[in-house]
Amino acid sequence: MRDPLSPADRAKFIAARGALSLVESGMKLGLGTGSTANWFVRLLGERIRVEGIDVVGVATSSRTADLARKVGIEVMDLDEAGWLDLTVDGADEVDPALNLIKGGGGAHLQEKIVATASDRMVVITDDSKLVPHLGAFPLPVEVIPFGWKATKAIIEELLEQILVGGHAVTPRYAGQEMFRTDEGNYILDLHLRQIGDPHRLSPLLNQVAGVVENGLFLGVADQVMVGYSSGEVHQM
Ligand code: ABF
Repeated sequence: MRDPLSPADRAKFIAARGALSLVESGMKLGLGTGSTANWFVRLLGERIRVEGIDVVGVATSSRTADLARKVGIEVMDLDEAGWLDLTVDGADEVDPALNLIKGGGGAHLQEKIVATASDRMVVITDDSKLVPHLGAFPLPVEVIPFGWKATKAIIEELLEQILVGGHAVTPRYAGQEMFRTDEGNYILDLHLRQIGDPHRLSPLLNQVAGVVENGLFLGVADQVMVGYSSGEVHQM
């Protein structure tokens, strides 16, 4: 019979299924955003239904909260949950040191808060996200709407000072309108091609007035589960 999943979706499903084995009854879980994290949420819902395990989830976006409730997961606010045992989330890029770019889905602010409020953060991904150096994927930066053009100009000046040309900063749109995050903020995508020193870049970006958070997750992930369409899962 033909597999109803595309090879890419199968690989995401395999990674999500791998992370499901880390879940134990009684855990408080951070639930990521994106198509790979959605597989994890659906599989977790199924496990709750079949095995009756007792877990609560803290969602990293309104989209994930909606899906989690739909599949029968009890959803709680992070402040209500306090501290989390495990967060499982996707990524846009993963380097060999487990540093990440996230935020392609526009949810990296809540994703970072939830991941850093967890004992353990596990990334689930297909192998297309593995890169030798971060930066081919545009780096998302969440900025407040007030004065965002000035914020963008300052980021451009900063990039000019620390990078060797060839970069661009583009505001993210959803149709004709500026894309809005769950917090009502805007996203600027930084097209950098390659990030030489993410540990230097991240704090410099976050120091700019108007920047809320950038999509570099450095030293946040504890483990990466890479799914392959063949059904294999590799751990990093
Ligand atoms: C979230 O979803 C993000 O931080 C990342 O941008 C994206 C990955 O999406 P997908 O799993 O659909 O590739 O985890």
